[in-house]
Amino acid sequence: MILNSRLILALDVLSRDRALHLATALKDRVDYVKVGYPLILAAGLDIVGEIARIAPVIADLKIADIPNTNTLICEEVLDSGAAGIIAHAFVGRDSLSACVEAAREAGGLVFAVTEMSHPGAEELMGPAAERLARMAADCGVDGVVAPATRPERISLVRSIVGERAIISPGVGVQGGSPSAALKAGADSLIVGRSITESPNPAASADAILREIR
Ligand code: NUP
Repeated sequence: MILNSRLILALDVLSRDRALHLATALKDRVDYVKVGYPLILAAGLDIVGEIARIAPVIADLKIADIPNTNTLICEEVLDSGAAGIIAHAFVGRDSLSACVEAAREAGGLVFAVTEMSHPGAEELMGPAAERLARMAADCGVDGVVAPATRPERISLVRSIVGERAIISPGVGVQGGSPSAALKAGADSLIVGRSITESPNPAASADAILREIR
């Protein structure tokens, strides 16, 4: 995994042109560009390959299906040029292992979601997060997604996943602080709207980078 700037751009915009413009403007400031359903549904799967020619892409499809379907989804998006994928851990060991196998075949990275950053995640995911993190580590994922909105949960996940990467969304608009998340043990921050909706995205990214350093 690339850990230079420790910043991952969440590119949740709906226009291909805007996406390519932002990726080009910010590519030297971020390690990866994360694309998910909003952009892929709006612009088509080809956007993954187009952005991958600018910066490495993590496809945030939060893959959560039976093993065979997970394999097909992973193969499709990794073939399109993604360097990494995000999958849900809660679906179970067999489903997550299918993602890990598909990623290994393609030379890509897999990150498993253990607990999400929004308030509703405390209801069902929070109580299961430790077990999910343990299972994800057993499955051989490259990293996990843990919430910057709850730094104490990042520390807990760190104690379970050891050296595996922790990537953390929830900074800025969702209320999380970059420095608190990193201090708690996150390796990289995933940041979207604080940068993409800023009147000056590069300056906003630079402000976060200063806090990271
Ligand atoms: O738990 C998660 N929380 C979260 O916000 C897991 C995620 N993958 N995300 C994603 O991170 C979310 O879908 C969005 O793409 C990004 C955060 O964006 P923002 O709140 O910084 O705009």
